[in-house]
Amino acid sequence: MLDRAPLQAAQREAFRADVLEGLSKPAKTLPSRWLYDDRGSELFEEITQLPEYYPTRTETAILRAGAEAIAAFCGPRATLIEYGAGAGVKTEIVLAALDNPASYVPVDIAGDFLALSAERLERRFPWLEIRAVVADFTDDFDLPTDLPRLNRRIGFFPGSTIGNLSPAQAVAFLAQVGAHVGDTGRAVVGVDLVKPLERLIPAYDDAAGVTAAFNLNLLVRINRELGGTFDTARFAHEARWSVEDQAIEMHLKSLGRQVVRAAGREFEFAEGETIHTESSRKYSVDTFTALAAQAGWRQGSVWSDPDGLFAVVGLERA
Ligand code: AVJ
Repeated sequence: MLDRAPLQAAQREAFRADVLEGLSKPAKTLPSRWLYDDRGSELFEEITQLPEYYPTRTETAILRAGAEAIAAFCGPRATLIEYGAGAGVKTEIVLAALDNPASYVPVDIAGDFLALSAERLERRFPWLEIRAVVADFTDDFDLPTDLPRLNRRIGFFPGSTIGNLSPAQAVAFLAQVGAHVGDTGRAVVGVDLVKPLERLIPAYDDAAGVTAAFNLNLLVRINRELGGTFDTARFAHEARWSVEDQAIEMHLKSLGRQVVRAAGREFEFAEGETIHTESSRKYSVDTFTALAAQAGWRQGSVWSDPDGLFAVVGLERA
């Protein structure tokens, strides 16, 4: 059994530092990765089932319909490296379609979650070598040195999580994927596409209030882990479109003037002031390809749905 206590302590410290820094800024903000504690991950799973939230079911359908073509793009005996191992069904679709995959390398910060999903995949694909890596995939990290050397490596990044990264972060991330897979490697990336706001806003502000609960859970987490005094009834979930960033932004809006304690400090909120908790950037296939080009990639194949909501982009080394 791996000892996760040091990692957890380090995480807690990083969370504290981010809360102190983010809530001290003139425009309050918190990194979106803190949304995903156990409860947050559970609520996100619920979001993926909502009628308004099209990305998960659309991407899953694209992977199903394109499975053979995607497998051909990846080639035989591939090593599949998945950045963020939350995909479950999507991973299974790709692994089941691949021609004789050599190994599967899920990378995730949540060690327990990683172990669980690795176990499930081991039962489904008993012949597959699974090499889980506990790491924050937005940081620099090395792959295990004893992975098969000669097999082509495929970086798999579904879920449009690329949209949570700023363009600069996305380029750095895609460059790291390039370094991991090497000159002969490829990548398969899920990208949510720009579309009318009538479709986008409800996907991030659903009628059942699940996304609101997901966003507000960040305050619950601060209360629990950092001795916060947030009253969740005095904040409201908000989803807005940023024209400048081509992104849906989630905010938590203060429903009045208030002072809140967190991480040992006091923070003042004016009425209507918000904490920006997530940006979910939307691309076109072309704007995404241009971004990937800055990291040494060129567009290979693109798979999409009939309504053009979402794209799965196959990248080759430039
Ligand atoms: C997990 C980043 C893909 O941006 O659509 C869903 C997170 N936030 N609803 C997204 C999310 C609010 C989601 N990703």
